[in-house]
Formats: sequence, C-alpha cells, structure tokens
Amino acid sequence: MSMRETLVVKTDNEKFEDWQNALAGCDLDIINWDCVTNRNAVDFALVWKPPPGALAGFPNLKIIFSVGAGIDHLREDGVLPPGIPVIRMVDELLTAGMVEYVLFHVLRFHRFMPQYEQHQPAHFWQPIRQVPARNRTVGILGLGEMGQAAARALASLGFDVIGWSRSEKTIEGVTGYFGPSQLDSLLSRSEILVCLLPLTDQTYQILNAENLAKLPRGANIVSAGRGGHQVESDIMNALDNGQLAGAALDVFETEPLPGHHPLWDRKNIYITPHIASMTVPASSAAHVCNNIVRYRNGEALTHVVDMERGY
Ligand code: NDP
Ligand code: OXD
Repeated sequence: MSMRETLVVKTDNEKFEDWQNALAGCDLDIINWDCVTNRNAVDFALVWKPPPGALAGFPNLKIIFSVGAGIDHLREDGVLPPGIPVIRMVDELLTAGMVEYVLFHVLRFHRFMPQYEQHQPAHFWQPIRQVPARNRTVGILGLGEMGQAAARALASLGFDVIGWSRSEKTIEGVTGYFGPSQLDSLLSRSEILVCLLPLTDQTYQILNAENLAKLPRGANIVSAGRGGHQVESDIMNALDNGQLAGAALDVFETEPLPGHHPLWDRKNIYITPHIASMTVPASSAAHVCNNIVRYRNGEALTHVVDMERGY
C-alpha cells in the first residue's frame, strides 16, 4: 500500500490542473475534491468555501490550507472540524495584486479621474487644480500582509499614509494607529480610506454610517477586504448626502452582486467582481509545499490562523 500523502483540492477560480502542476514537486498525491474515493487517505486539504460538514468527512486530515488570504469562509457554522490547524494564503503575487488594485483606485481618486470621466461625455473642458500627494492623506484599515505592502507603496509615491491595526506597528513613512480607541483619529484624517481588514466579529460592518460620518466630508473609500465590512445602504446614503464623494468596491454583502442591486447603477461607485487580487497557483504552491515539508519535519507551521481571534 502506498504511503504517499494525499492533498485534496477544492477551488473556484483556479483550475485544478494548475494546482496539480504547481504542487508536482511536493511528493504528494493531489486529488480533485469531486474525485476523492478514499476519504481516510486524505492528509491535507486546500480549500475555498467548502460546504458545512464536508471537511469532517476526512477523518485523518492534518492541515487545512485556505486558497485565499481570508479565512472567513472557514468560519461559517459547521465548516471547520475541531483541532486541525488552518493556514491562510500568503504569497508575493497575491500581495502584489492587491497593491496594484489599491494604487489604481487611490491614484484615480487623488487625480480626480471620476470627475474627468464625467466631463468627457459632456465634452466639458475643466481643469481641476491638483493636490500634491504629500497633502493627500490615505488611511488604511488593516496593516497586515496586504495593508503594509499597500501602505509602503503609497508612501513611496509621497502620500501622507496612516494605518490602523489591532496591535501597535512601526512602519517607515506610515503613521500608525491601533486598537478601537484610535480608530476615530484615523477616520477623521482619511481623505481616502482603504479597507484591507479581515472579516471578524470586531470588523463586521465597520464601514457603517457612524464611521463614514467621521471621515472628512467628500472622502472616497476603497473596500477590498470583505463585503461583511460594508453596510451598503449606509454607503449609498453617504454618497447621496455628499459625505462620500466616491466608492470603489471589490467585495459585497452578497456575492455575486445580484443583477438588480441598486449599487450597479450608482455613478459614484466603481464595482469590480472580487478581483482585487487572486491566488496564482504557480506562485502560491510554494507556501503550501513549505508547510507540508515543515509538518513532515516536525517543525512549526507558518501563518497558522488564530481561530479565536478570527484571522
Ligand atoms: P493579515 O492577517 O496579514 O492582516 C490583517 C490586518 O488587520 C492586521 O494588521 C491586523 O492587525 C488587522 N486587524 C484585524 N482585526 C483588527 C481589529 N479588530 N482592529 C484593528 N485591526 C485589525 O491579512 P492580509 O493582509 O493577508 O489580508 C487581509 C484581508 O484582505 C483578508 O482577510 C481578505 O479578507 C482580504 N483579501 C481580499 C482580496 C480581494 O481580492 N478582494 C484578496 C486577498 C485578501 P494586527 O497586525 O495587529 O494583527
Ligand atoms: C482572498 C480573496 O482572501 O481572494 O485571498 O478574497
């Protein structure tokens, strides 16, 4: 009987074959989620949104890998069998994709592109005096893998960058705020607010009317963490009453965003379908394989999620 370990893969966006090829050097049997015949033989699972109860059907599971950086999909009721470590996705291309997304939207707002996009169909020639980047304050909620990289990239362009995390951080060129008591100070300064938080009990609906009202009037928001951070009706109201000038939303309370949803037709909202950054198997497989090798060698795993904390 073969003693090779088995990894089962359940993904949405990437092709199974891409993971199979990317993980080929890891000395494993790699099986598509829908093709498992012997559940007892599965040692590792690499998953995105597994249905409740399904992971418990693999009685010898040693590690659960999240295909994405966010692990909220594993915190749904009944999804996670107890006692098995969960490893979140951390990868340079995943981070680079998010940095590109954030830079694109911050620069778009900073350079008044939403206004020029409206002027063009009207053949309206109206220069707007540009604010220098150093006079533009960008606030970033979440200073983890994604938030820190985005903060550094914005600081390198000269923006006045401020950020918020749970624990205190020292990042060159970035003014740090931390903990619930310092959130308002960050909000009151953020002309462009970027949300890159994980979705937890503490961050749920953080983009609500009360917090949006604390931003400078006419602020813009960029939301790429999770839809659960947003109270979408509050965002629409804030756009209606001028508290917000614009919003770039990549994530939604309900995904896919239903075709009849009023967000689609709002002129001050830029919608993308949860593509701010995507896992690239050819790059991310190393993170999975490194942890499997660590497990084999009895070494500590990296990027294990604290399920109590929620991220
Ligand atoms: P990390 O775990 O590396 O970072 C999370 C950050 O949020 C940390 O700085 C953490 O603080 C901070 N944080 C968490 N809870 C709180 C809180 N209650 N108060 C203040 N700060 C808090 O995550 P990543 O940067 O890798 O990813 C962030 C999220 O981005 C993911 O969870 C996912 O939801 C989203 N994402 C979205 C994608 C998309 O395409 N739209 C793609 C990839 C990720 P501390 O440092 O003190 O722990
Ligand atoms: C992620 C995502 O969490 O794709 O990586 O949203």
